[in-house]
Amino acid sequence: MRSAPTILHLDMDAFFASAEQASKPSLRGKAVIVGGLGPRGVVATCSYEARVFGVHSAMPMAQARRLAPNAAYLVPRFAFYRAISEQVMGLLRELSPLVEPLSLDEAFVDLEAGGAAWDDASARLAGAKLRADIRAVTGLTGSVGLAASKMLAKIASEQAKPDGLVVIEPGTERALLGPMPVRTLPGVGPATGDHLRRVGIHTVEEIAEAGEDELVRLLGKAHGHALYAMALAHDERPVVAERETKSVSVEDTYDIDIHDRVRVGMEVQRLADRCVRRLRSAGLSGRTIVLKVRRYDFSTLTRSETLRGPTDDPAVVREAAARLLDSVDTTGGVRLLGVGVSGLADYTQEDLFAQAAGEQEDSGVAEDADDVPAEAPVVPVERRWASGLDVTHAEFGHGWVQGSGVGRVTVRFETPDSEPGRVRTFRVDDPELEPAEPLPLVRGPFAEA
Ligand code: DCP
Ligand code: MG
Repeated sequence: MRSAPTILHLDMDAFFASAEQASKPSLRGKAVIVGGLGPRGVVATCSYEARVFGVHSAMPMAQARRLAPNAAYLVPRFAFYRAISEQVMGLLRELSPLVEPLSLDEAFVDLEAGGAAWDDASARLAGAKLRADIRAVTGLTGSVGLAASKMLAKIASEQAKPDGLVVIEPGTERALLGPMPVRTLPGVGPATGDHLRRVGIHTVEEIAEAGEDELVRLLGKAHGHALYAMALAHDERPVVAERETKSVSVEDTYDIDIHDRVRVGMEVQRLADRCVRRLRSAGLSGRTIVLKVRRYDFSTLTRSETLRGPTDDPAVVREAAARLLDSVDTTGGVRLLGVGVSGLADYTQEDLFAQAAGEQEDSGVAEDADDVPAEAPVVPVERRWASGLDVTHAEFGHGWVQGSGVGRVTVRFETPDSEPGRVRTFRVDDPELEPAEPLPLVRGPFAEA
């Protein structure tokens, strides 16, 4: 392992919600919740002001509304977040050719490979400058972790949140990791966490104390060996430069083969949800759903189904995965299950509107996408005026939809660099009101034309 903290992990703070607050001055310092607003919607993320009410990513929107009834509820604007993400990733690439994005708002950077840092002091300086540059270029804050390995750099950025920088000095890793819960280690999901807890292993230090042989006995050779190494803070995984993402998938290996067909079905649903979360956090949707099943005898099957258009709707992916499972014989037990989505596409405007209002239309995302003409999309009124979308009015200028219903739409007129603006109400078919593109968050030398 390297001897200087030159692996950097960046994670933007409350990314979608911060972008919305920067875009909408009246929401700064307020509880803001971004996600699907339909009956089956889930929270994509929320501002730190909303987190004090207990709201978090992946929570059903209905529950968030109970916890924080006065928060602002907005639909996600993926194209906008993607544009900000590209600015951030561009700054990272100025530091090093080895940039490994993990999602729209998160990446590893090998500072040493880029000559941007070689010791503790230069790493700190590079990290601090990066944070200042991100602020200047995007108007948003990101947290930075610096350490000698990927695992520790990610733990450091988590500790730095929000709006901070934490360096884990090489040599201090084991003392730091020791008291942390086993779930801190990469590769320890709920199943492995439960398994370890049942034998009395709760902390990283207890993994180290149990010893490698015991870990291998409990979790199998590959997993046990890897986990033991992580517990000793040995992580030699290199930062791998960006590859074109071809598919997004998740899988779980079970410590004990699953025989119960109902349980297999539940695991597949859970994996489908996890896969969709990962897909969404990368700002993608996909057309082909893939199910992978490894049976008790190690025979491995994959089954796939291609939809008519790309989706990121958890219900659509769940249903497809369940259909695929129907065609697989699992008597005898399964040791591994996986769900993936390939045939990836960037979010389209249609996806976005579907997220905003179409969630009651089962599988609507998948069926509709092909049929919508690119030139003149026929967008139902309630989707056009989904909360959070930008609009422009012939007389009052630029604003955003604060709410709509019963033939009316409420617009707050403000721009990223204005004072908090005033609210006005219009008829939904007001000819002077039109959907608009988001405005850049930062004006001046960095702003795009
Ligand atoms: N995201 C999502 N669904 C999830 C998790 C995340 O759509 N279940 C999206 C919204 C987030 C973005 O991905 O803004 C980045 O995810 P993070 O986990 O980094 O969360 P945040 O950046 O929102 O907050 P934090 O400050 O904790 O990083
Ligand atoms: Mg983040």
